Amino acid sequence: MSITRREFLAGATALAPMALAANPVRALAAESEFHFKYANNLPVTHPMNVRAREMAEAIHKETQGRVTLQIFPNNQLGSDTSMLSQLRAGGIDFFTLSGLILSTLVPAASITGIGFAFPDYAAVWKALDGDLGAYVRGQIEKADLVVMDKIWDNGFREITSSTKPIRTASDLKGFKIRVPVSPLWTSMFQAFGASPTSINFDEVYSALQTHLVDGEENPLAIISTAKLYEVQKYCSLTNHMWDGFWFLGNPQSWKRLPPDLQAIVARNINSAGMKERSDVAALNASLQSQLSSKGMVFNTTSPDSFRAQLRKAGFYAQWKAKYGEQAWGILERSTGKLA
Ligand code: X2X
Repeated sequence: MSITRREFLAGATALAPMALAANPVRALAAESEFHFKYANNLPVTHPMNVRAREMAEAIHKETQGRVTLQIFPNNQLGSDTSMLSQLRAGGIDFFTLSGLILSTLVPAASITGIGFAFPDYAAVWKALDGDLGAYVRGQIEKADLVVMDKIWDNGFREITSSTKPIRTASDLKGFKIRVPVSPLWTSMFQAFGASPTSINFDEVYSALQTHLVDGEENPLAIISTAKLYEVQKYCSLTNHMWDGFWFLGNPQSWKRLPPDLQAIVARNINSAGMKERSDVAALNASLQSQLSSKGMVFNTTSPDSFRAQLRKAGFYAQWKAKYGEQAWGILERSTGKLA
């Protein structure tokens, strides 16, 4: 079969619009005045990325195509530690990061992850949409990062293991557990008597698979979407801390946007965050049966032995001294007395 050059070119031209349609974001990005990169560490199926895709479409539409937000999920652009550096350098324009990991740059940002501080979601959102959130955002801005008003949910965290269920604090003695890269996380699991190793999320699955560590801790929505159930057997419902993602921006990128476009972008990010919160809460409440059917063995726990161990090890007193009276006072106004 032979085709002439003219036939070949005609075919290529006919195909071009289809190629564009197959990748609308890329096609539209080329025409946009403002093209931003938003990166995160979670799988595409997690509500964070589902809501982010909707949000990017809404922003593109409401700005009449002037703003494109291109999403890089699942650590495509590197680990959290690396993405935080890229955000500060301007290689990434937006990034969602746990306040606890952000504390490597903004020490006060880990205060929301103190063990057993919040009894439930109602207490979390009251604090994070209230004084405590405002305090942490103030500290983030002082470190020269832009931060959106509404923190996105990661959830209450549970401990998984390939070796044994965790029923009380004493089961954590010597337990080889992965923790995210954050002094608070390491300190908390040391206080439990465990043996924590700091590993970024992009390496967690393989660290569990190769038994570099025996366990990790994450909310059910992540255990499910990141398929950690494939390499973990037990899930102990400890709810030992709450974690959320601040939606951060590079200040130079943000300042490039005129105020009317900033308002559209911020409103859409915050409202996507509110929807993500409900999605994650619903998933965390309903995933147990699905994960059980995949072979995970669940147990419930009482917070008493864990809390007592943290107190005994001086965990609360130590972190109160680090954050200072003012910050600790704001935390305790929403949680009740901790130390
Ligand atoms: O690294 C983790 O475990 C994760 C995905 O929960 C965070 O981003 C803190």
